[in-house]
Order: sequence, then structure tokens, then C-alpha cells
Amino acid sequence: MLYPISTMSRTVSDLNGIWKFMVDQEVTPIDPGQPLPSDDVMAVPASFNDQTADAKIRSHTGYFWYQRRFAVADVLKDQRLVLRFGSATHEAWVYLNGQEVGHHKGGFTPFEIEISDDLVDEDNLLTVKLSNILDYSTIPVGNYSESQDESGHLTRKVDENFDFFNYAGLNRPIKLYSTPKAYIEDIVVAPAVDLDQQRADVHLTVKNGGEVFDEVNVTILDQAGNPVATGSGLDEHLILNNVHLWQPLKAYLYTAKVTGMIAGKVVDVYEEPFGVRTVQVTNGKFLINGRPFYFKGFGKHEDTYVNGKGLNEAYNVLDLNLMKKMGANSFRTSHYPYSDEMIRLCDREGIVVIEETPAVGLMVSFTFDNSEISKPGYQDDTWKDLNTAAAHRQAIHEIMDRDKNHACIVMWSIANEAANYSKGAHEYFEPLFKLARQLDPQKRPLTYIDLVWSNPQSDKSSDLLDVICLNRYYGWYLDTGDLEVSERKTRDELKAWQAKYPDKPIMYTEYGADTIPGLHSAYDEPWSEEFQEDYYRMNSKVFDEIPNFVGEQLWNFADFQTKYGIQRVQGNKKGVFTRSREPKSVVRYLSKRWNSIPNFDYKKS
Ligand code: BDP
Repeated sequence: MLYPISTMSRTVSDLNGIWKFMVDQEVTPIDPGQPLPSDDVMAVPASFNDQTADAKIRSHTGYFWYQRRFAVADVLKDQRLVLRFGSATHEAWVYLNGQEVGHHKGGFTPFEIEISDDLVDEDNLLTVKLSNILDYSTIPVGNYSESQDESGHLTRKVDENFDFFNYAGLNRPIKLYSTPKAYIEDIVVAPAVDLDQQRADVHLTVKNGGEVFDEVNVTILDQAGNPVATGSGLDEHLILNNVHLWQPLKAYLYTAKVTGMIAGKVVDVYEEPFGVRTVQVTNGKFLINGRPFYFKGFGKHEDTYVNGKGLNEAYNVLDLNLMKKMGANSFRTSHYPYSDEMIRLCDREGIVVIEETPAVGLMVSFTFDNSEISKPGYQDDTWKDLNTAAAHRQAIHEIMDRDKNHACIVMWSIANEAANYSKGAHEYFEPLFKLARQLDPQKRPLTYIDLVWSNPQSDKSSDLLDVICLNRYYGWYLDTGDLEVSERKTRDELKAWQAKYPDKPIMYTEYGADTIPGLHSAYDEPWSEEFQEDYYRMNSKVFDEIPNFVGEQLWNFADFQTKYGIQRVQGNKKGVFTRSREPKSVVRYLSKRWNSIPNFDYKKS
């Protein structure tokens, strides 16, 4: 799916701004063709939850409505007009002038609706019904229940099976864009690079939608806008000599300019930026452009004050600047694909990204008693009770469709902390890995992220992974405060993984300790700033001893909002920055360490 841009043949209008808003009490039916019976408003893009001063609206679970009016300029009336939702969390029904024109489920990927035939001349009424319900058939996974009071009023509840606030609404931009009736529907860019010859064979596939072009021309422009290769046809191989590689923190972006022609006239033009780089996993190393790369960075969230999970581009820019200043080079889009805008920004800034599907919470019998788990044949209820496979497949299709061309994405994470230790995991994951491998035109490595109970003995499906990615909390959730025991356990486990898979690289995708900024302790107590630093120092020491250990992405970049819980103080406090991005003292230690670790060739052996 192409990102909406304006070119000489295309326009983009922004439908962001203030929309009418209403929570649905499910008492009287709502007519989507009429003005919503409500005086509430919400800003778009943003989650609705933290824009209200009403606690009931903030925690509303079920259905809610957004509405606005728009007009389309006469000059566009003969064009193909498409409504594009950057996301609608988690399920949306879209009505134009009272008619349902589209439906989409899955709160973290875009969808489009062609509306050319549904518009009226002057004043169009766009109404969107949304749901923030999550259950055992959705990703993320929610524990869903309903109850009724004496008057018959229905209350819906989602107990999140994951550790972030269930922010919902029109979280990402809503755009109306135009194309001609013969249009470029999609472009796939798959560069094959000969690193020795500094040469790339760029395989470009163009999909023509609507009326048929009789000619398609492709030009590759370098970063200064000069043409460096040209060709014609829907399936082309273009050669780049003296290729400029896209490198971590030294991005170089080419542009594929595609022109569709009919009878010698230019009809549609689209420009797709892309980087040229290689990614490969071999001999326990993660190679980018043929050299062993070391990941330094974070697990993150899309989470800011007021906007919730809504797009906040200023925070995106600030976050990447803070990362670069710390010597970091990468992050994981935990626990869902981030906005198009963030991924495009990472392409441009040279930030390396592991992109994750929204498959979080695929574990319905979590327990801190793991005595049974390592026994062969252990089975809990997860793979019997969950019904997420269809949503999971759809999410893989959608992230590949949206993000296949991005150089910044070097690996896909198929899930975060699923019950991989439980019988049935392999049967569940094998087809999903197969699907992802088939769909990715750049054949990036695949992984999932392992919970502590998924160890070298218990993990039922780690053979599917190209890279072993571990979330570990020795010293925090386990052996709290005891960094000596934790150091031993960290070392023992990493060595065991390395012994089991000598050819697979291993990295940490989470490790961290909740820390209250300004809390100090002469005894390095948990929650203090001193403990957070000691905790990271201990982990760093062990990481440096393990040859196949290729990266450290800590948890979390910044404090973030979660559901209520006795372990959460207005959210999760494992950030090394506060939610407003002030550094905790550990940032000084991490900056020193990361600025002294090169992006490449860190592990000599
Ligand atoms: C991990 C989860 C992450 C949590 C983190 C924590 O992957 O979403 O926020 O633990 O507890 O299990 O801080």
C-alpha cells in the first residue's frame, strides 16, 4: 500500500482536526446519516481517552463515534478519490452520507476506501463507528466480559492481556487523496546488492490499478534528485553502479519515480523513496551490508501525554534525537506496527527498526510458578482457548503490504511473549513464519520475542527463529534486587542458548527495572535511580562475554501509561526517560557505554 503523497497527478487533503465525538451507550440506535446527538469533540489524530476530563469516557469500553463534514473541490470530481485511515483502533465501520462504505479490523495498520461514487456535491457527512473491544480472537489479546445492571444496562469490559493502556480512537491521520482513473496501485522495491562490486540490481514491480496504462516508465533518482537509472515496464530490473548504501545512522535514500502513460501522455506519477542495504544472519552474526551489526537501543511505545497512542510527530523527532545523542542505533516497534510517519522518519534518519505485529498477550495462563513449564509436553490453555490465527495472518499481510520497501526495517517480530513454552506453539507459529517468509520481497530475518519461561529447554518453536530475542527481568521480577544471583542466571541462560543454537545470533529485546526519578538509595534499592544503573551495568557485563550476543534493546525508552495494577504507579516506570522525556540518571551511563560501542564489528570473536 502506497503512502498518500501529492505529485503532478495526485492531491492529498487532510481530514484531521476537530471531529464530533460520542460514546455509544447502546440505548438508542445511532443514525450515521444524521448529526451525532452529542456536543463532545475530539482532536484527530489522537486517542480519545486522555482528551476528556470525564473518567467514564476515558475508560469507556465498547463502541464510540466520530463525525465530520467535508467538501471536495469541483476540479477533483473526475478523479479517483480515496479515503485513507492511518489507523482506526481497533475496529471501524465507515459511513459516508449515511451509507456504510467500509469496515476494517486491526487497530495499527492503515486502510483505504474508494469513495468516488459515494460523494454528494457540496457537503459530505463522514461518520465512523469504532470499537475498542479486544478478546481472544483479536491481536492484541484482551480478556473480554459483559455484565448487566438491574435496569438491563450493558457494561463491557476489556482486561488488557498486555502491559499498556488500551488507547483507542482515530490515532493516525485521516486523508482524502486523489489519483487519476488509471493509477499506480503499488510499487515493490527489492534491491539485490553485490557489495564487492558496489552494484545493486533493483527489482521494481509496479501494479497498475483501474484503467490500463499503455506505457510505464521508471526512473531512479539519487538523493540529490539526479536520474541514475531508467527503464520501462511493470516488472523491471534497474542497475545502480557505485551504489550508495543505506547505513545505520548514515541513511541514503534513492527515489523510484514511476510514471504511467496513456497515448503518449503522462497520466499518473508516484515517487517511492527507498534505501539499498543487505541484511543477513550467518554464523551467529547479524549482518547489515555484510558487516556484523550490534543493536543498541530500545523497546518503545507510541505513548505521549494527551495524545495517548495518537501520532505525535514532534515526540517522534525528539525521541530519535535523544536516541542518537545516546549512541543508540535502533528500536523495536513494541508491541504493534508504528505509524507510517515514524517508519518513514526512521528510513530518513538511519534508525534501524525491528517491526512487530500487534500479537501481544498470546498467553492466557500466565503464572509466576514455572516449575511445570520446562517439562516436555507441558501444555496450558493458550493454544486451545485463543482464536487469533486469522487476525495474526491478516496483520502479517498488512505490515508487509505497508512496509515491505522500508530499508530501516531489518527484521520482523511475529509476536511478543507468546506461550511458546506450551505444547501447540509450533503448530501455531510455523504457518505464520512461512507466510511472512513468502510475503516479504526483501526476505528479512524473522523472530518472535521470548518471555522468561521460554528458555532453551522449554521453548517449543525457537527453531523457527533467525535470531533469538529475549525479554529478561532477572533482578527485577525474578530475584528482585539480587544482582549477584541475577548475573549468574543471565550468564547461564545466554550460554545455554548459545550452546543450543551456535549459529543463531542472540539479543535482548527487553530488560529493565521500574525507577522513580528522584528516588535515591544508599543501599541501591529497587525503584531507586542507583538500582536502575547497577541493573544495567550488571547486564552489560554479561552481554560483553557472549560472542553471539548481537544487541541490547532495553525496556523501555520512556515511562508509559498502562492499565491499573498494584505494580504500576500511573503506568510503567521502566523508562530511562520519563514520559515527558526527561532523562533518569542512568542515561548518562548508557550514553557513555553506547557511544563507545561501534555500530559494526563490536564482537571480535
Ligand atoms: C514484558 C512485556 C512488556 C512489559 C514488560 C514489563 O513484553 O510489554 O511492559 O514486561 O513488565 O513482559 O515492564
